[in-house]
Amino acid sequence: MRTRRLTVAQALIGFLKNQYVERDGKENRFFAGAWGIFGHGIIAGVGQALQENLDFPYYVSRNEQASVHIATAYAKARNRLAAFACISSIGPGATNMITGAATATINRIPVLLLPGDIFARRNVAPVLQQLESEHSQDVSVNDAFKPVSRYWDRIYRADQLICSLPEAMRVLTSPAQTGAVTLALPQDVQSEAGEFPEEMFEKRIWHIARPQADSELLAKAASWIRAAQNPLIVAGGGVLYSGASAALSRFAMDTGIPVGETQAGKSSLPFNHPQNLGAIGVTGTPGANIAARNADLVIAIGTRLSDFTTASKTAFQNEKVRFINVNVAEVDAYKHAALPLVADARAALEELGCAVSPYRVAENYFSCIAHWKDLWEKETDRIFGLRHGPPISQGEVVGAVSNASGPEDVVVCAAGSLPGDLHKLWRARTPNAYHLEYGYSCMGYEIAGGLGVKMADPGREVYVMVGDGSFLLMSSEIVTSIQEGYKLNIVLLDNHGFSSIGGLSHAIGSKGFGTDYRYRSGTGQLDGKYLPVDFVKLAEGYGAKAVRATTFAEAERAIGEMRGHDRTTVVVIEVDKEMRVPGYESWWDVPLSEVSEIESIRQARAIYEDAVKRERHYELATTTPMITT
Ligand SMILES: Cc1ncc(C[n+]2csc(CCOP(=O)(O)OP(=O)(O)O)c2C)c(N)n1
Ligand SMILES: [Mg+2]
Repeated sequence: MRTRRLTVAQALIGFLKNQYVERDGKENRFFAGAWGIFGHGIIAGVGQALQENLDFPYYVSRNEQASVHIATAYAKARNRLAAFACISSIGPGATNMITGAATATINRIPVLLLPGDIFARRNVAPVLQQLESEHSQDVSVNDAFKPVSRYWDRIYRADQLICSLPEAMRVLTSPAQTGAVTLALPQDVQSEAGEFPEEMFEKRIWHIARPQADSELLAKAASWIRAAQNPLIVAGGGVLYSGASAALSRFAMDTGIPVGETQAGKSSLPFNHPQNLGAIGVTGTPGANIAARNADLVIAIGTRLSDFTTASKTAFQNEKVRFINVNVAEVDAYKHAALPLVADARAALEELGCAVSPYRVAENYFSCIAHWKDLWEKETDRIFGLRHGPPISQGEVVGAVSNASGPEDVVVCAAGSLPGDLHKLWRARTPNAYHLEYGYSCMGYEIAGGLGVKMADPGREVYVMVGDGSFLLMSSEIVTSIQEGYKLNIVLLDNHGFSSIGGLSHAIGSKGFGTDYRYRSGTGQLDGKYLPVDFVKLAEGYGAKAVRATTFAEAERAIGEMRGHDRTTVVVIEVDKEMRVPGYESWWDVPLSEVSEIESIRQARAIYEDAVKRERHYELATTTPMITT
């Protein structure tokens, strides 16, 4: 056997740079490089290996959490066909990646995490940043990655890599299994040399399969569709990852079945597609939510059916509703006692299309869809055209950005009140033009994520929409965007705190307690004047171009000019926190105090107790036995 004498770290990078994926005959290198911040636990091992492998680019971020968000956004924008590795030192550098790991895993997005770890050889323990235990020497902070990783291993010996790396690749490239993969790398082991077989460094291509549904279940699904009066499709992120937009469009056009899009699934169809009712669920449009309420058949494609999509299991109220779930992941396919089509979205849609032809929904249902769409466009125009304030409304800013953006441009967001507004209002015209991280809704993803999206396709303008809260939590990747020359258009909506959680606080009767950015006043509470945070100066301090806009006309002009700038630009707009985009025909379960001394909370609880009665147990399947017609 021909071998190469390399350190563990050198062998690792040598392997990673030769991994490729292929789907539909198209092939590309899987890893675009590594993100990270060096420390003593990584620099002499993996750091040195990266220095020897300059064809595996190394990028420095400002925060390890951000590294993982950048990597996640990149992989999501590449429909999971490419990814980054993220490295860190031991200790805090590693644990900073845990939030990123959870974000990736919850969203089913591949990232490879390579945290440094404590010495395998033990003799110098406790080392700087080591978590000691009196029960075991085989424990470190990296064990905390286990619940947020789809695959986890710790490399104690050089030859372990030969077995661990293919497992890591299997999981990363599996549409059903993918998420964060963690290989913890003890600091001493990284630098140890071993004899590695030459084959480890040969080009290896991982085929991304398009599994087809079981033929019996597919025939059964077709019969359910043909029998349906008011069917509805719920399009999730899996539609985009599978590249199934055209197949979904054709299926919806041919059958007339309307489509509601989840946060991850939005932009599966263009907003003006005749069957696209837009956002569904808690942050949905009235049309999609009324269609959901009445649907006798829900065809859920590539969605996890989270509470935001199911309106905490209140969305589907037809007594006879049953579900067909198309998903590569078995766990999702079986939710709601559905008829499970464990399959690739595109493959299943193509097969289903043939199997149901010439089924079409009835004319009156078809005309309802057109009517709902028409009403929604008018409502969107109303919100875009409010001309409130100043401070102006957030909906107007969404309108200004949506109108200024081109069909291929991408909007990026993650947490706060913006995701709901964007889900409802943004007019997506091409697949992946809408990039929301709403599985973990992780404040701090926005700017880092924007950078990942921009790197995935530098030809697309990226508009990051971010609240002041998220910006203050993590804005430092602006520096990285300038370092790498990837321009971001950042629109910062300043409402002096948490509009989203503040609104929720009022809804639960807590009157906004603890949700504003205010001075502590003489009352001892945070109810003084607003804190004077100068976001323009902050952005300029990072090296970005920054503009403040107060009136709608100023905002529109500043947003319109962003795309002409050659470096990251931040437009700071004060918005009226109380001028919210309303909710439509939906509900979200946030349990309220059963007992309280505050009257407003007791009142809110009474409303809650009524609403919660609408929650249903779809999994009981009393009306939807899996294999009966
Ligand atoms: C890391 C993290 N911490 C806390 C939360 C809970 N949370 C959701 S939205 C939000 C407020 C966000 O504030 P901002 O970015 O200003 O947006 P706004 O609500 O004002 O629109 C908070 C605290 C979260 N989603 N992520
Ligand atoms: Mg805010």
